[in-house]
Amino acid sequence: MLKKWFLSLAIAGSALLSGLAGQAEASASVLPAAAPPVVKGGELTSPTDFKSQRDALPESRKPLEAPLSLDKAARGQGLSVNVNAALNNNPNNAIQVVTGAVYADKITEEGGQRWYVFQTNAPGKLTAYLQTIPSASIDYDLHLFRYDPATSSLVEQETSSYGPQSNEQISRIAPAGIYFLAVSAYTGFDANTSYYFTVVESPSYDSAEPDDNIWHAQEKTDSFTVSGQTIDNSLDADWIKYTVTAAKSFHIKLANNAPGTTYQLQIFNQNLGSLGTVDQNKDVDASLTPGTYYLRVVSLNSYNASVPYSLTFSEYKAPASVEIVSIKSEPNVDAGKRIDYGEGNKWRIQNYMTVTGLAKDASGAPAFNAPITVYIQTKLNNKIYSGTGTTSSNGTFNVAINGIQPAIGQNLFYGYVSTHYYDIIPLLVYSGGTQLNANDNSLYHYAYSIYNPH
Ligand SMILES: [Ca+2]
Ligand SMILES: [Ca+2]
Repeated sequence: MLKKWFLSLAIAGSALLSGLAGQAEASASVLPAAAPPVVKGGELTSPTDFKSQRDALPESRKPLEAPLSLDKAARGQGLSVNVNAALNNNPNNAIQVVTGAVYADKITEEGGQRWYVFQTNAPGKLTAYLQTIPSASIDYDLHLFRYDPATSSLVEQETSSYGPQSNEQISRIAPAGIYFLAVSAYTGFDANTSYYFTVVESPSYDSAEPDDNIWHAQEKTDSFTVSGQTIDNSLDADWIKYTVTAAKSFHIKLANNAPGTTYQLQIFNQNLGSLGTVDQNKDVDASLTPGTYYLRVVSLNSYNASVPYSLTFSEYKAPASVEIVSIKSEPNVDAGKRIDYGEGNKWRIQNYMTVTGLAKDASGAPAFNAPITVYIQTKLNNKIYSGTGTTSSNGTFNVAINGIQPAIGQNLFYGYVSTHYYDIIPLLVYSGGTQLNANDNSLYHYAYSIYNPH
Protein backbone atom coordinates (compact mmCIF):
# COMPACT_ATOMS: atom_id res chain seq x y z
CA MET A 1 0.00 0.00 0.00
CA LEU A 2 1.07 3.51 -0.68
CA LYS A 3 1.75 5.67 2.31
CA LYS A 4 -1.07 8.01 3.18
CA TRP A 5 -0.50 11.62 3.97
CA PHE A 6 -2.61 12.95 6.77
CA LEU A 7 -1.38 16.44 7.23
CA SER A 8 -3.14 19.44 8.54
CA LEU A 9 -4.25 22.14 6.19
CA ALA A 10 -1.64 24.54 7.47
CA ILE A 11 1.21 22.09 7.13
CA ALA A 12 0.14 20.80 3.75
CA GLY A 13 -0.43 24.23 2.31
CA SER A 14 2.71 25.81 3.64
CA ALA A 15 4.92 22.84 2.78
CA LEU A 16 3.66 22.79 -0.77
CA LEU A 17 3.91 26.49 -1.32
CA SER A 18 7.32 26.87 0.29
CA GLY A 19 8.56 23.91 -1.70
CA LEU A 20 7.28 25.49 -4.88
CA ALA A 21 8.88 28.79 -4.11
CA GLY A 22 12.20 27.15 -3.41
CA GLN A 23 12.08 25.13 -6.58
CA ALA A 24 11.10 28.05 -8.71
CA GLU A 25 14.13 29.89 -7.46
CA ALA A 26 16.45 26.91 -7.85
CA SER A 27 15.45 26.33 -11.45
CA ALA A 28 14.80 29.90 -12.52
CA SER A 29 17.46 29.75 -15.17
CA VAL A 30 15.68 27.08 -17.15
CA LEU A 31 12.02 27.26 -16.21
CA PRO A 32 9.49 29.82 -17.32
CA ALA A 33 7.89 31.64 -14.44
CA ALA A 34 4.58 30.19 -13.33
CA ALA A 35 2.06 31.21 -10.76
CA PRO A 36 2.24 28.91 -7.76
CA PRO A 37 -0.84 26.70 -7.39
CA VAL A 38 -3.19 27.76 -4.70
CA VAL A 39 -3.94 24.91 -2.36
CA LYS A 40 -6.65 25.24 0.23
CA GLY A 41 -8.96 23.03 2.20
CA GLY A 42 -8.30 19.96 4.31
CA GLU A 43 -5.72 17.24 4.25
CA LEU A 44 -3.76 16.16 1.19
CA THR A 45 -3.91 12.44 0.76
CA SER A 46 -3.13 10.02 -2.00
CA PRO A 47 -6.43 8.31 -2.63
CA THR A 48 -5.41 5.08 -4.29
CA ASP A 49 -2.85 2.36 -4.02
CA PHE A 50 -0.47 2.90 -6.91
CA LYS A 51 -0.29 -0.75 -7.74
CA SER A 52 -3.96 -1.58 -7.76
CA GLN A 53 -4.26 -1.10 -11.53
CA ARG A 54 -1.65 -3.78 -12.13
CA ASP A 55 -4.40 -6.33 -12.04
CA ALA A 56 -5.89 -4.93 -15.21
CA LEU A 57 -2.67 -5.27 -17.18
CA PRO A 58 -2.34 -7.67 -20.06
CA GLU A 59 0.92 -9.55 -20.17
CA SER A 60 2.75 -6.46 -21.36
CA ARG A 61 6.24 -7.58 -20.60
CA LYS A 62 7.62 -6.85 -24.04
CA PRO A 63 9.02 -3.46 -24.96
CA LEU A 64 6.65 -0.98 -26.44
CA GLU A 65 8.55 1.40 -28.63
CA ALA A 66 8.12 5.05 -27.89
CA PRO A 67 7.24 7.42 -30.70
CA LEU A 68 9.93 9.88 -29.74
CA SER A 69 12.82 10.37 -27.38
CA LEU A 70 12.34 12.96 -24.69
CA ASP A 71 15.99 13.19 -23.69
CA LYS A 72 16.85 14.24 -27.24
CA ALA A 73 13.98 16.72 -27.17
CA ALA A 74 15.22 18.03 -23.84
CA ARG A 75 18.75 18.51 -25.09
CA GLY A 76 17.53 20.11 -28.27
CA GLN A 77 15.41 22.62 -26.37
CA GLY A 78 17.92 23.15 -23.58
CA LEU A 79 15.11 22.32 -21.19
CA SER A 80 16.61 19.40 -19.35
CA VAL A 81 16.68 20.06 -15.66
CA ASN A 82 17.35 17.81 -12.73
CA VAL A 83 14.50 18.68 -10.43
CA ASN A 84 15.79 16.57 -7.57
CA ALA A 85 17.13 19.46 -5.54
CA ALA A 86 14.93 18.47 -2.59
CA LEU A 87 13.56 15.01 -2.01
CA ASN A 88 10.17 15.26 -3.67
CA ASN A 89 9.08 11.83 -2.51
CA ASN A 90 5.54 12.74 -1.44
CA PRO A 91 2.83 15.09 -2.68
CA ASN A 92 3.51 17.64 0.04
CA ASN A 93 7.03 18.02 -1.28
CA ALA A 94 6.00 17.96 -4.93
CA ILE A 95 8.14 20.10 -7.20
CA GLN A 96 6.43 22.64 -9.37
CA VAL A 97 6.73 22.07 -13.08
CA VAL A 98 5.16 23.74 -16.07
CA THR A 99 3.47 22.22 -19.06
CA GLY A 100 5.42 22.09 -22.30
CA ALA A 101 8.84 21.64 -20.69
CA VAL A 102 10.87 18.46 -20.43
CA TYR A 103 12.33 17.43 -17.07
CA ALA A 104 14.80 14.85 -15.82
CA ASP A 105 14.83 13.26 -12.38
CA LYS A 106 16.07 10.12 -10.63
CA ILE A 107 14.71 7.60 -8.16
CA THR A 108 17.33 6.53 -5.65
CA GLU A 109 15.50 4.01 -3.50
CA GLU A 110 13.54 0.79 -3.87
CA GLY A 111 9.84 1.53 -4.26
CA GLY A 112 10.59 5.22 -4.46
CA GLN A 113 8.25 7.93 -5.70
CA ARG A 114 8.84 11.38 -7.11
CA TRP A 115 6.08 14.00 -7.11
CA TYR A 116 5.45 17.05 -9.26
CA VAL A 117 2.69 19.63 -9.30
CA PHE A 118 1.51 21.92 -12.06
CA GLN A 119 -1.36 24.23 -12.80
CA THR A 120 -3.39 24.73 -15.94
CA ASN A 121 -5.32 27.88 -16.72
CA ALA A 122 -7.68 26.52 -19.36
CA PRO A 123 -9.62 23.31 -19.83
CA GLY A 124 -8.32 20.86 -22.43
CA LYS A 125 -6.54 17.61 -22.89
CA LEU A 126 -3.52 16.90 -20.72
CA THR A 127 -0.89 14.45 -21.87
CA ALA A 128 1.72 13.19 -19.42
CA TYR A 129 4.60 11.20 -20.82
CA LEU A 130 7.37 9.33 -19.03
CA GLN A 131 10.45 8.17 -20.85
CA THR A 132 11.56 5.38 -18.60
CA ILE A 133 15.03 3.98 -17.99
CA PRO A 134 15.78 1.39 -20.68
CA SER A 135 16.53 -1.58 -18.44
CA ALA A 136 14.75 -4.90 -18.28
CA SER A 137 15.08 -4.91 -14.49
CA ILE A 138 13.59 -1.45 -13.94
CA ASP A 139 9.90 -0.67 -14.18
CA TYR A 140 8.73 2.83 -13.41
CA ASP A 141 5.06 3.82 -13.63
CA LEU A 142 3.33 7.16 -14.09
CA HIS A 143 0.36 8.54 -12.15
CA LEU A 144 -1.73 11.66 -12.59
CA PHE A 145 -4.09 13.18 -10.03
CA ARG A 146 -6.32 16.19 -9.98
CA TYR A 147 -6.24 18.20 -6.81
CA ASP A 148 -9.74 18.84 -5.53
CA PRO A 149 -9.76 22.15 -3.62
CA ALA A 150 -13.14 21.36 -2.07
CA THR A 151 -11.83 18.32 -0.26
CA SER A 152 -8.11 19.06 -0.36
CA SER A 153 -7.52 15.63 -1.74
CA LEU A 154 -5.95 14.06 -4.79
CA VAL A 155 -8.67 12.55 -6.93
CA GLU A 156 -9.27 10.94 -10.31
CA GLN A 157 -6.12 8.94 -10.45
CA GLU A 158 -4.92 7.83 -13.86
CA THR A 159 -2.11 5.31 -14.05
CA SER A 160 0.05 4.11 -16.89
CA SER A 161 1.76 0.88 -15.89
CA TYR A 162 3.37 -0.85 -18.81
CA GLY A 163 6.21 -3.26 -18.14
CA PRO A 164 9.97 -2.56 -18.18
CA GLN A 165 11.46 -0.70 -21.14
CA SER A 166 8.08 0.76 -22.08
CA ASN A 167 7.44 4.45 -21.80
CA GLU A 168 4.34 5.49 -19.91
CA GLN A 169 1.62 7.78 -21.19
CA ILE A 170 -1.53 9.22 -19.69
CA SER A 171 -4.03 11.57 -21.24
CA ARG A 172 -7.03 13.11 -19.60
CA ILE A 173 -9.71 15.61 -20.52
CA ALA A 174 -9.14 18.04 -17.73
CA PRO A 175 -10.65 21.24 -16.37
CA ALA A 176 -8.30 24.04 -15.46
CA GLY A 177 -6.79 23.36 -12.07
CA ILE A 178 -3.96 21.91 -10.06
CA TYR A 179 -2.60 18.51 -10.97
CA PHE A 180 -0.09 16.22 -9.37
CA LEU A 181 2.12 13.86 -11.30
CA ALA A 182 3.99 10.99 -9.67
CA VAL A 183 6.63 8.59 -10.94
CA SER A 184 6.85 5.39 -8.93
CA ALA A 185 9.43 2.62 -8.98
CA TYR A 186 7.40 -0.55 -9.34
CA THR A 187 10.45 -2.73 -9.89
CA GLY A 188 14.09 -1.76 -9.34
CA PHE A 189 15.63 1.67 -9.62
CA ASP A 190 18.75 3.35 -10.97
CA ALA A 191 20.10 6.13 -8.78
CA ASN A 192 22.47 7.28 -11.53
CA THR A 193 20.25 7.34 -14.59
CA SER A 194 17.56 9.91 -15.22
CA TYR A 195 14.11 9.35 -16.50
CA TYR A 196 12.49 12.16 -18.49
CA PHE A 197 8.97 13.45 -18.42
CA THR A 198 6.79 16.16 -19.80
CA VAL A 199 3.19 17.33 -19.63
CA VAL A 200 1.63 19.03 -22.62
CA GLU A 201 -1.71 20.76 -23.03
CA SER A 202 -3.90 20.33 -26.11
CA PRO A 203 -6.62 22.99 -26.43
CA SER A 204 -8.43 20.95 -29.08
CA TYR A 205 -8.63 17.20 -29.46
CA ASP A 206 -10.80 14.54 -31.04
CA SER A 207 -13.89 12.91 -29.54
CA ALA A 208 -12.13 9.58 -28.94
CA GLU A 209 -9.72 11.16 -26.46
CA PRO A 210 -8.39 10.25 -24.02
CA ASP A 211 -7.12 7.14 -25.77
CA ASP A 212 -3.39 7.53 -25.27
CA ASN A 213 -2.74 4.17 -23.64
CA ILE A 214 -4.07 0.63 -23.84
CA TRP A 215 -6.28 1.10 -20.78
CA HIS A 216 -8.27 3.74 -22.64
CA ALA A 217 -8.17 2.12 -26.07
CA GLN A 218 -11.32 2.23 -28.18
CA GLU A 219 -12.68 -1.23 -28.91
CA LYS A 220 -13.25 -2.35 -32.50
CA THR A 221 -14.09 -5.68 -34.09
CA ASP A 222 -13.34 -6.91 -37.64
CA SER A 223 -14.23 -4.30 -40.30
CA PHE A 224 -14.26 -0.74 -38.99
CA THR A 225 -13.54 2.83 -39.96
CA VAL A 226 -12.60 5.66 -37.65
CA SER A 227 -12.65 9.14 -39.09
CA GLY A 228 -12.57 12.56 -37.52
CA GLN A 229 -9.69 11.69 -35.21
CA THR A 230 -6.63 13.90 -35.06
CA ILE A 231 -3.11 13.87 -33.71
CA ASP A 232 -3.38 16.85 -31.35
CA ASN A 233 0.21 17.01 -30.10
CA SER A 234 3.50 15.37 -30.98
CA LEU A 235 2.98 12.74 -28.26
CA ASP A 236 -0.63 11.94 -29.08
CA ALA A 237 -1.20 8.23 -29.47
CA ASP A 238 -4.61 6.95 -30.53
CA TRP A 239 -5.10 3.37 -29.37
CA ILE A 240 -7.59 0.77 -30.51
CA LYS A 241 -8.11 -2.62 -28.91
CA TYR A 242 -8.95 -4.71 -31.91
CA THR A 243 -10.70 -8.07 -31.97
CA VAL A 244 -10.58 -10.33 -35.00
CA THR A 245 -13.28 -13.00 -34.74
CA ALA A 246 -11.98 -15.49 -37.33
CA ALA A 247 -9.08 -15.85 -39.72
CA LYS A 248 -9.66 -13.02 -42.16
CA SER A 249 -7.88 -10.82 -44.64
CA PHE A 250 -8.17 -7.07 -44.35
CA HIS A 251 -7.46 -4.11 -46.53
CA ILE A 252 -5.84 -1.57 -44.20
CA LYS A 253 -5.52 2.11 -44.93
CA LEU A 254 -4.42 5.06 -42.81
CA ALA A 255 -5.40 8.15 -44.80
CA ASN A 256 -3.82 11.42 -43.74
CA ASN A 257 -3.63 14.67 -45.64
CA ALA A 258 -2.64 17.02 -42.83
CA PRO A 259 0.09 19.21 -44.36
CA GLY A 260 3.62 18.57 -43.17
CA THR A 261 2.72 15.52 -41.11
CA THR A 262 3.63 11.87 -41.39
CA TYR A 263 1.44 9.50 -39.42
CA GLN A 264 1.86 5.78 -38.94
CA LEU A 265 -0.27 2.87 -37.79
CA GLN A 266 1.54 0.46 -35.50
CA ILE A 267 0.13 -3.01 -34.94
CA PHE A 268 0.86 -5.00 -31.79
CA ASN A 269 -0.20 -8.42 -30.56
CA GLN A 270 -2.01 -8.75 -27.25
CA ASN A 271 1.34 -8.89 -25.45
CA LEU A 272 2.29 -5.58 -27.07
CA GLY A 273 4.90 -7.22 -29.28
CA SER A 274 5.24 -5.37 -32.55
CA LEU A 275 3.68 -7.03 -35.59
CA GLY A 276 4.49 -4.28 -38.03
CA THR A 277 3.60 -0.81 -39.22
CA VAL A 278 1.46 0.70 -41.95
CA ASP A 279 2.61 4.01 -43.38
CA GLN A 280 0.04 6.67 -44.10
CA ASN A 281 -1.74 6.68 -47.47
CA LYS A 282 -0.53 3.20 -48.35
CA ASP A 283 -2.85 0.36 -49.29
CA VAL A 284 -1.95 -2.72 -47.30
CA ASP A 285 -3.62 -6.12 -47.38
CA ALA A 286 -3.00 -8.33 -44.36
CA SER A 287 -4.21 -11.68 -43.09
CA LEU A 288 -4.91 -11.82 -39.37
CA THR A 289 -5.56 -14.80 -37.15
CA PRO A 290 -8.41 -14.56 -34.65
CA GLY A 291 -7.53 -12.83 -31.42
CA THR A 292 -6.83 -9.51 -29.80
CA TYR A 293 -4.57 -6.87 -31.25
CA TYR A 294 -3.60 -3.36 -30.27
CA LEU A 295 -3.45 -0.60 -32.87
CA ARG A 296 -1.74 2.73 -32.31
CA VAL A 297 -1.76 5.76 -34.60
CA VAL A 298 1.07 8.21 -33.93
CA SER A 299 2.91 10.95 -35.74
CA LEU A 300 6.49 10.45 -36.85
CA ASN A 301 7.09 14.19 -36.99
CA SER A 302 4.62 17.04 -36.71
CA TYR A 303 0.92 17.04 -35.90
CA ASN A 304 -2.26 18.84 -36.85
CA ALA A 305 -5.10 19.12 -34.36
CA SER A 306 -7.60 20.32 -36.96
CA VAL A 307 -7.11 18.03 -39.97
CA PRO A 308 -8.39 14.53 -39.19
CA TYR A 309 -7.01 11.25 -40.43
CA SER A 310 -9.04 8.12 -41.10
CA LEU A 311 -8.23 4.51 -40.41
CA THR A 312 -10.02 1.66 -42.14
CA PHE A 313 -9.86 -2.10 -41.76
CA SER A 314 -12.00 -3.62 -44.54
CA GLU A 315 -12.61 -7.32 -44.38
CA TYR A 316 -12.04 -9.22 -47.60
CA LYS A 317 -15.11 -10.76 -49.12
CA ALA A 318 -15.27 -12.73 -52.34
CA PRO A 319 -16.31 -10.70 -55.36
CA ALA A 320 -19.90 -11.08 -56.50
CA SER A 321 -19.97 -8.66 -59.40
CA VAL A 322 -17.77 -6.61 -61.64
CA GLU A 323 -18.30 -3.23 -63.18
CA ILE A 324 -16.48 -3.09 -66.50
CA VAL A 325 -15.18 0.43 -66.94
CA SER A 326 -13.51 0.10 -70.33
CA ILE A 327 -12.32 -2.40 -72.93
CA LYS A 328 -9.45 -1.22 -75.09
CA SER A 329 -8.56 -2.68 -78.50
CA GLU A 330 -6.83 -1.63 -81.71
CA PRO A 331 -7.08 2.09 -82.41
CA ASN A 332 -9.13 1.55 -85.58
CA VAL A 333 -11.89 -0.33 -83.73
CA ASP A 334 -11.60 1.26 -80.29
CA ALA A 335 -14.19 4.05 -80.12
CA GLY A 336 -13.33 4.81 -76.52
CA LYS A 337 -16.86 3.86 -75.55
CA ARG A 338 -19.53 1.29 -76.24
CA ILE A 339 -21.06 1.50 -79.72
CA ASP A 340 -24.34 0.19 -81.10
CA TYR A 341 -24.50 -1.77 -84.32
CA GLY A 342 -28.18 -2.39 -83.67
CA GLU A 343 -27.82 -5.14 -81.06
CA GLY A 344 -27.20 -2.82 -78.10
CA ASN A 345 -24.30 -0.86 -76.68
CA LYS A 346 -21.18 -3.02 -76.58
CA TRP A 347 -17.44 -2.60 -76.60
CA ARG A 348 -15.81 -3.40 -79.96
CA ILE A 349 -12.62 -5.42 -80.17
CA GLN A 350 -10.52 -7.04 -82.86
CA ASN A 351 -7.22 -8.87 -82.24
CA TYR A 352 -6.53 -7.87 -78.65
CA MET A 353 -8.36 -6.40 -75.71
CA THR A 354 -7.67 -5.05 -72.23
CA VAL A 355 -10.54 -5.10 -69.78
CA THR A 356 -10.48 -2.57 -66.95
CA GLY A 357 -13.00 -2.90 -64.16
CA LEU A 358 -13.91 -2.90 -60.51
CA ALA A 359 -14.81 -6.03 -58.55
CA LYS A 360 -17.33 -5.72 -55.72
CA ASP A 361 -18.48 -8.02 -52.97
CA ALA A 362 -22.14 -8.80 -52.30
CA SER A 363 -22.48 -5.62 -50.25
CA GLY A 364 -21.07 -3.48 -53.06
CA ALA A 365 -17.74 -2.86 -51.30
CA PRO A 366 -14.54 -3.27 -53.33
CA ALA A 367 -13.28 -6.86 -53.39
CA PHE A 368 -9.53 -6.64 -53.04
CA ASN A 369 -6.81 -9.14 -53.87
CA ALA A 370 -9.22 -11.37 -55.77
CA PRO A 371 -8.37 -13.44 -58.86
CA ILE A 372 -10.21 -12.38 -61.99
CA THR A 373 -10.49 -14.38 -65.22
CA VAL A 374 -12.09 -12.98 -68.37
CA TYR A 375 -13.31 -15.36 -71.11
CA ILE A 376 -14.46 -14.68 -74.65
CA GLN A 377 -15.65 -17.22 -77.20
CA THR A 378 -14.98 -16.37 -80.84
CA LYS A 379 -17.13 -17.68 -83.66
CA LEU A 380 -14.51 -19.56 -85.73
CA ASN A 381 -14.49 -23.09 -84.26
CA ASN A 382 -15.93 -21.62 -81.06
CA LYS A 383 -12.40 -20.94 -79.92
CA ILE A 384 -12.17 -19.66 -76.33
CA TYR A 385 -9.63 -17.12 -75.09
CA SER A 386 -8.98 -16.04 -71.56
CA GLY A 387 -6.86 -13.66 -69.52
CA THR A 388 -6.28 -13.37 -65.79
CA GLY A 389 -5.51 -10.68 -63.26
CA THR A 390 -5.82 -9.86 -59.58
CA THR A 391 -7.80 -7.02 -58.10
CA SER A 392 -5.93 -4.23 -56.38
CA SER A 393 -6.46 -3.03 -52.82
CA ASN A 394 -9.22 -0.87 -54.23
CA GLY A 395 -10.87 -3.70 -56.15
CA THR A 396 -9.73 -2.55 -59.59
CA PHE A 397 -8.31 -4.90 -62.19
CA ASN A 398 -6.88 -5.02 -65.70
CA VAL A 399 -7.03 -8.20 -67.75
CA ALA A 400 -5.47 -8.50 -71.21
CA ILE A 401 -6.24 -11.03 -73.94
CA ASN A 402 -3.95 -11.00 -76.97
CA GLY A 403 -3.69 -12.88 -80.28
CA ILE A 404 -7.42 -13.23 -80.83
CA GLN A 405 -8.21 -14.91 -84.14
CA PRO A 406 -10.23 -12.97 -86.77
CA ALA A 407 -13.98 -12.70 -86.58
CA ILE A 408 -15.97 -14.40 -89.32
CA GLY A 409 -18.27 -11.43 -89.91
CA GLN A 410 -21.63 -13.14 -89.66
CA ASN A 411 -23.38 -9.85 -88.83
CA LEU A 412 -23.32 -6.69 -90.86
CA PHE A 413 -24.02 -3.05 -90.29
CA TYR A 414 -24.70 -0.55 -93.07
CA GLY A 415 -22.71 2.49 -92.12
CA TYR A 416 -22.78 5.86 -93.86
CA VAL A 417 -19.65 5.20 -95.91
CA SER A 418 -19.04 1.51 -95.39
CA THR A 419 -20.57 -1.78 -94.38
CA HIS A 420 -19.14 -3.36 -91.22
CA TYR A 421 -18.94 -7.13 -90.75
CA TYR A 422 -18.70 -8.45 -87.20
CA ASP A 423 -19.67 -11.16 -84.77
CA ILE A 424 -21.37 -10.86 -81.42
CA ILE A 425 -19.37 -12.93 -78.94
CA PRO A 426 -19.93 -13.73 -75.27
CA LEU A 427 -17.87 -12.12 -72.52
CA LEU A 428 -17.72 -13.86 -69.14
CA VAL A 429 -15.95 -12.84 -65.92
CA TYR A 430 -15.05 -15.37 -63.26
CA SER A 431 -13.36 -15.31 -59.88
CA GLY A 432 -12.21 -18.55 -58.29
CA GLY A 433 -14.53 -20.66 -60.44
CA THR A 434 -17.59 -18.49 -59.81
CA GLN A 435 -19.14 -16.45 -62.57
CA LEU A 436 -19.62 -12.83 -61.59
CA ASN A 437 -22.46 -10.57 -62.56
CA ALA A 438 -21.16 -8.00 -65.02
CA ASN A 439 -22.50 -4.96 -66.80
CA ASP A 440 -21.16 -6.33 -70.12
CA ASN A 441 -21.93 -9.87 -71.28
CA SER A 442 -21.05 -9.67 -74.98
CA LEU A 443 -18.81 -7.80 -77.42
CA TYR A 444 -18.73 -6.79 -81.03
CA HIS A 445 -15.88 -8.76 -82.60
CA TYR A 446 -14.99 -6.69 -85.61
CA ALA A 447 -14.06 -8.57 -88.84
CA TYR A 448 -13.70 -6.05 -91.68
CA SER A 449 -15.54 -3.33 -93.55
CA ILE A 450 -16.26 -2.65 -97.21
CA TYR A 451 -16.28 0.87 -98.56
CA ASN A 452 -19.83 1.55 -99.63
CA PRO A 453 -20.78 5.23 -99.55
CA HIS A 454 -24.46 6.11 -99.63
CA1 LIG B 1 -6.07 11.76 -31.16
CA1 LIG C 1 -4.97 9.98 -28.32
